[in-house]
Amino acid sequence: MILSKQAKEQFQNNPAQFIEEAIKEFARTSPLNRLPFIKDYVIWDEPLVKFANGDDPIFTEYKTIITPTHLTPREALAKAYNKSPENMPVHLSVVSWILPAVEETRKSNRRETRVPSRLWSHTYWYGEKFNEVLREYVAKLLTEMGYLAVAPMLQSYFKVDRNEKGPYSNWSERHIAYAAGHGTFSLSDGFITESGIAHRCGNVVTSLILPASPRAAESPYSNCLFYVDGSCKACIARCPVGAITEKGHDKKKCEAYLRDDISYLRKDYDVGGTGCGLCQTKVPCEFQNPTKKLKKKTE
Ligand code: B12
Ligand code: SF4
Ligand code: SF4
Repeated sequence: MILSKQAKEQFQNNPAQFIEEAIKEFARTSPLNRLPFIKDYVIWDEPLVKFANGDDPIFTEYKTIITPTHLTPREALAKAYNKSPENMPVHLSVVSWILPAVEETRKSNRRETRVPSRLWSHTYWYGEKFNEVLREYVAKLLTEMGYLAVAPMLQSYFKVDRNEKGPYSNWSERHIAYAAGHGTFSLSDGFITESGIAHRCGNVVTSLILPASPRAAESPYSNCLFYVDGSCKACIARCPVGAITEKGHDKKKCEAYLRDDISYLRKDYDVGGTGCGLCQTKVPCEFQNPTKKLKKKTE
């Protein structure tokens, strides 16, 4: 039991506000949102929380944009309950959050040119452990209130396959964030939100009806300066292995760098994976939507 009687009443009065506040509170107070070796070092800043309609047609479009095996929220929920998608409740929603990296972590990675900083790697490793627990917490909160709920990333059906371009999954968390109106993709492939690109994201599918957040972006790339006016390209110079060009992001090169070239760092940093994210720091989109300034100039 994680909810008191009073909390249940608050949930019933305004479920959207309750869930958003519960996620923020969890990030503020969870000991897992702290690095184990540095006293009081918070991993993620206050989360951004938005909602999508689980039957938004964009989820079916992802079967063409990403891969036919990419699950819709309806399929993801049904699979977890061993039912067919048609036997799920009429209305479904997706709760989607962004966990922005704190300034000190971003600053430490800005100083690097070849490999990720120790703080970035610890954020990658321990920060995803926090993200996993947050997914569990949100799903539990919803089931306790009597709704169906699942975090697809934590299910045994979640998988990463490969094609000629490199790895891809059957549940892309950034595409879910795009559907919920959190931001857009970019030249480097990262997802640019109002808090920038240096973040991780997560989500839960539920039968609770939540108000869908508006998708304000003009196109799937409109938060990236390069796609707005051909400028910037700062991420190209930041990548130590030339995985980013004007044609986009070479996933295979990036993956090989993370998996093989810098695997030696894992022992030194004492983590199971290091991440990299040099292309997400010391760039104009690091902690903000860089196109906001352009829009202000033309107003
Ligand atoms: C496989 C994987 C990788 C692979 C491949 C990445 C990739 N681009 O697919 C590798 C190993 C290279 C990788 C590297 C990294 N990863 Co990774 N990875 C994943 C994983 C597990 C699956 C990604 C996936 O399914 N991709 C599917 C393919 C098809 O997506 P895509 O190529 O990006 O899609 C393009 C098209 O759809 C296109 N598009 C074309 N037409 C249209 C039309 C519309 C309407 C739309 C919406 C899009 C669209 O836009 C997209 C961008 O170009 C996710 C976790 C998850 N389950 O989502 C994390 C994830 C993507 N990784 C993440 C991170 C942080 C990283 C690293 C920074 C490592 C680190 N932590 O230090 C680097 C960054 C590399 C980069 N430059 O983006 C974050 C992303 C956060 C962010 N800011 O974007 C995720 C979401 C993990 C998380 N839970 O937060 N990763
Ligand atoms: S660094 Fe510039 S070009 Fe690269 S993703 Fe960010 S805004 Fe786009
Ligand atoms: S594209 Fe990959 S290898 Fe290049 S800077 Fe970004 S995360 Fe690192």
